[in-house]
Amino acid sequence: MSTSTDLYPSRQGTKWEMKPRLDPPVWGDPDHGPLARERFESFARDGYLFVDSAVSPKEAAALLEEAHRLADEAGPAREGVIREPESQDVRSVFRVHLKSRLFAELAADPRLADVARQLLGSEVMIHQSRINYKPPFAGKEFYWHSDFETWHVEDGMPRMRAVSLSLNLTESNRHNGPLMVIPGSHHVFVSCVGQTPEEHYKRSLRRQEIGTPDAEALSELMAQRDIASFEGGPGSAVFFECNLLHASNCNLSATPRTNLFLVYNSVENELTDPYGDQPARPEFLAERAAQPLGQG
Ligand code: 6CS
Ligand code: FE
Repeated sequence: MSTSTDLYPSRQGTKWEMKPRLDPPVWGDPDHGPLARERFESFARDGYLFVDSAVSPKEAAALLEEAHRLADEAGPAREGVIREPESQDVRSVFRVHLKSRLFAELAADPRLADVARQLLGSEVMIHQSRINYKPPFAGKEFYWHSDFETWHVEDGMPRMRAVSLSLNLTESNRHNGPLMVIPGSHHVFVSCVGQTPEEHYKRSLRRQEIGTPDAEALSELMAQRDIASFEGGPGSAVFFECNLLHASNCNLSATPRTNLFLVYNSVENELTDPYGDQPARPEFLAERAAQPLGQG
């Protein structure tokens, strides 16, 4: 267990709690970086930013092809390949920025990394990367959660100083299980009830049940702000704060909803031992020797 002070205890009590976050929602300079002040401030307020065209549709098509190649790859590359809960379809492939040059270059691309640098106010490193394939019919939901809650309890991320990028490689629309968020929910930390089981990730990556907020807490937050969901073509993207509550439905359409998920963490927010009582998860989920991107 981590020996540093636990600013965000979770999975310890018998009742959920909602407390104000202790870290600022943004750490950088609104007037220094690719985001205009207004966009920077809207991220601070709402916890997310939608980007119409983070990469071109042509680039997204090449990335999608690479994503398929990674799902089919054999051998050691199979580490970090997760199946759907009710079928053998590939649900996620982790560590794509270390398995593929194309994804490595994309993660370091200033169009993306400079936004993360501005929001986090420091140099950045990749904490986690994955493709979520969400295949037609078999692609199941991701229940409501804060990524930070898991990364804090299970991986030892000390502070809320990370930002995720969800980049659409296919179209994302109302029928195929687009990303949904509760705007502004990153301002509070909702502690969860329930003990972390051994090797929890083997289950949670297929269907998460522990480390999810109580329905009462969700209802309270949803009474304050309507859910926002994001539809966009290949190449569109959402940056969202590591503590923003988010989810997505299953895919009941006939085509996949595939996206790339990249987590930028501040180099000043290095992982410690987990704050929960289980051993640290494998590194394909939480990089412990990540290099600052600028020096890659
Ligand atoms: O485990 C993780 O790191 C991520 N995956 C899931 C299903 N929940 C928490 C976090 O987003
Ligand atoms: Fe998540």
